Amino acid sequence: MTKPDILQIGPYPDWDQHPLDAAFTMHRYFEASEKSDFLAKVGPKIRGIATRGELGANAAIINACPGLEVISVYGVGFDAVDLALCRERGIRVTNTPDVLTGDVADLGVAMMLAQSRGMIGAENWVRDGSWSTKGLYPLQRRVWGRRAGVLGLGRIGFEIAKRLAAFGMEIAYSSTSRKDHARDWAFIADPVELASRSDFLFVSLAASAATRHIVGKEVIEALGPEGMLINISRASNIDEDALLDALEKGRLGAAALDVFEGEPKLNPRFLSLPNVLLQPHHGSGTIETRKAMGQLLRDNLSAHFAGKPLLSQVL
Ligand code: 8YV
Repeated sequence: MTKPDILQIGPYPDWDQHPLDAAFTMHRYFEASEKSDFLAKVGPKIRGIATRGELGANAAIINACPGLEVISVYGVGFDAVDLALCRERGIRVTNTPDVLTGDVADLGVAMMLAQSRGMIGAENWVRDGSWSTKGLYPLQRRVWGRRAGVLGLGRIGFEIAKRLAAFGMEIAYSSTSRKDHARDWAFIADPVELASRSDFLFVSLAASAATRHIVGKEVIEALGPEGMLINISRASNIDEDALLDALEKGRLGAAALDVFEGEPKLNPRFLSLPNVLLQPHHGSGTIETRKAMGQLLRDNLSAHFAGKPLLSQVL
């Protein structure tokens, strides 16, 4: 039997690449120096796309593949896939939810702790000898018992809130609706109001055109000079210029960010700010979770080509 031709948008670890190469004929888009020539050449035989959350598949790529049947995303976020075009063309889309939830929540909470307790600066204080030359490390801010807001109480937001509850924090959330499984936490529909009653505001919304810049100047200023913004979702949920302005002028206390507009390149203004913790989009980046994501990515492709039900279908 001939193996289905799959367009691979970005690299995967070897433990995923080997089984992908065994089951499918993989065409590595990311290795092509002339992307449009490559698409023109392989596009007509492509039946599936394997991509990653942040890379997705845009209209140019999808349109170059007239026989495309399925797009399998390695990641829970599918905002970078042109869903409207997929819907129009009857192309199926899958993602990798659930398997990464705990790790993304862990990183979000770790970022809050690291930033609030100044752990990166404290590490440098030890390494550069400041501890012995300058003495005690400057005092930082407490985490436990303070007020947390979770913007987007989906799977990841819920796991973040559960972890924060163990720190004795006062928890409120904003979501499309009040959640029955979150009765211990206050439901605040308006993100500005949520921010105004939070010391730490977590952004855990699935990104879409509707959530673009949901965290704008008003939300950021409501969080205020003592507040911290933590983003483990997508950069597009935050107005980055408004965020940078507020951080530079002290209208927002601090931020801890795992995602950036134009990543992996980021706005150089971030690099000179002392009040931000910068992470390289690795919320799901543990060996255990990435192995589970790779398995699910492959299982969805295999199920599609075997005519079986998809395991985690978006469209
Ligand atoms: C990335 C993600 O897919 O789950 C998502 O939506 O953005 C991530 O898990 C991951 O960085 C692999 O590229």
